[in-house]
Amino acid sequence: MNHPVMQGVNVNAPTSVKHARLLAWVAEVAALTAPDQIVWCDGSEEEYNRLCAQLVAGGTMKKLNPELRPNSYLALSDPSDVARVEDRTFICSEQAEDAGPTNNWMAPAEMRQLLQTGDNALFRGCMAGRTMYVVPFSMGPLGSPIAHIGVELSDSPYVAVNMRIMTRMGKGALDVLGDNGEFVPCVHTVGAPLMPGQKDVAWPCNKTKYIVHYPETREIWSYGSGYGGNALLGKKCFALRIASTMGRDQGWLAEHMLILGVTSPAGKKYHVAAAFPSACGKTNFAMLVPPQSAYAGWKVTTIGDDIAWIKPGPDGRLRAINPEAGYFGVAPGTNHKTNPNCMDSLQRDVIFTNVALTDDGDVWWEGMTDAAPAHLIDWQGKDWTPQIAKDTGAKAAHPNARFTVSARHNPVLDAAADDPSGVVIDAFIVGGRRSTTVPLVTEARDWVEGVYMAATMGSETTAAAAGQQGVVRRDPFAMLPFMGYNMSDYFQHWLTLGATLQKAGVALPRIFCVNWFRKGADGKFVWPGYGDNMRVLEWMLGRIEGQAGGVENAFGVSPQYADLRWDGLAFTAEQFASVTSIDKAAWAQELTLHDELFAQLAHHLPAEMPATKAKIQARLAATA
Ligand code: SAT
Ligand code: MN
Repeated sequence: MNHPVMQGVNVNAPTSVKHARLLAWVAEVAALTAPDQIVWCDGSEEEYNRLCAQLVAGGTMKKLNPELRPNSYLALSDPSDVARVEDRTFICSEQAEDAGPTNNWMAPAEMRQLLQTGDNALFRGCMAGRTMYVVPFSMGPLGSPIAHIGVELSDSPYVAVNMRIMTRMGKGALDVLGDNGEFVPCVHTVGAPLMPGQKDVAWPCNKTKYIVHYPETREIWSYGSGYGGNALLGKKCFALRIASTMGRDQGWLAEHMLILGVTSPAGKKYHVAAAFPSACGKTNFAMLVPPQSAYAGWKVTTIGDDIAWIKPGPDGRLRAINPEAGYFGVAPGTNHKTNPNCMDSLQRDVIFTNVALTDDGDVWWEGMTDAAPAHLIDWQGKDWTPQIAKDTGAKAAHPNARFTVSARHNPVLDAAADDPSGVVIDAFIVGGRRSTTVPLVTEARDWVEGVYMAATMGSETTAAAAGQQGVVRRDPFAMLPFMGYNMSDYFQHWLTLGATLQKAGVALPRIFCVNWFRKGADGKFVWPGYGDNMRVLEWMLGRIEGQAGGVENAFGVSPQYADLRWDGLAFTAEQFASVTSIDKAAWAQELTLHDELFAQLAHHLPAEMPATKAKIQARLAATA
């Protein structure tokens, strides 16, 4: 039994759906996009299996060998559709200055003309020949006071199955929505309508791409890409860009942060949220295995690996949830040494995208094993051998190849990962990928200095976004590609939140800045990273307890060699010095880059930013 025709379109909704605004919106989008049919996703396993089978039949996915990788699939994208497209991502606020200088902006009316209302509007008829999936989802545990609901309309079944893994998708979300609940409307199309009789391609997409956000009306419209953050709209588009504006208006934070729990041998548990840019090891850090030699009895557990929603709880302390339900992580480089818990998570029920296929129907990517298999089908569907790689440089897996897997498969999933009230955050960590200059770890002396560290963070670009790689750019709070409003107003939001809580007598989380990526003269990473990051984490917890030593430097407090524990690791005082040293000349240069950022962000830039910089500069000048 389905609803009767609305606005000339039969939206095919289950009769249980009584939400008038939702029904009217689905009808409106269907009238615009003209799909052949509309399917409401219930989130069931049966539906998931059916859609996956359909994707296999259509050539988008290949079923992997069920003995080696049960219930798992490999999707190979169009070679042009492999990463987020930051230059095609728009924040369409009414005022340009509300999007700010770090975002692409277009007036909403102008953008709507282009996408929705104009004679040649891109969304007009864009779903012809395809099915429109109605994908209701909750970002966060169902019914959590920190969670929010979204509904994505997409003509991509690949999106529907990924959304089932990445969010609480289907009937449960509709139940929370009820007859009149708030939801963020998200419209997605691959932008490849099919003419009658036209055969579909394995990965439909369009050269023209628009990833568009209307922050005032909290809408997302995404055109032309089927990939990751461009298409799974609950993730970066909603959980960061739109949610950041909701947080600004409502007094909370939507952050590009992993959340982990760390329990000491004495049974004391802490929670840490850490901001790193895309493809800088958030998933690895969130699933860290402490080195057994030194850290028997310590345990790290995962709450989230990419995004944190953080709201003051009833007692004012900041509580965080992971709005997501799964991991969309970078495959290359992941192995049993770098991230054993992740490898264990990937044993079954996974959707891989753009990794290589082995001859026995399993997957492989660079770094998975020391030796590559003798023959593979690479991510572009071509024959690949180690010799071909040597001769041509061809990668078996795309550097931004991804896995999608449910958090339930993570052997170290935190017991509180589904807790609707979230976890109390004890510390924030911010960190970029910097070969030079930025020390291994520094603690901010206070909230303002921590906000400064986060605001001025730089990082070398990675394959997670289309464009040049390895160039240092400022990436404040690792939010540069994900900010839904003016970056300076966002700094102010952090400062105001901290000041308000402090005034109310609430203990604020400590803020630390880290850099795992400093390189030596040989061009190699000096710090071993991965599990050994536990040594840095332990120092942070020691600081929180007032037990760990540290010395003041120009821009915070850093450990000395003796302040970290070294058992089980050969890491000399000289090596430690090379990852913690503060080079005066390099910092003078670094501060000019902070100036450049502040010049760019001059409109509404909080006075605390240049004031903090002046203090750093004075301290630097005072050091020998
Ligand atoms: O945005 S994606 O989900 O494609 C991945 C990322 O950049 O973190
Ligand atoms: Mn991310």
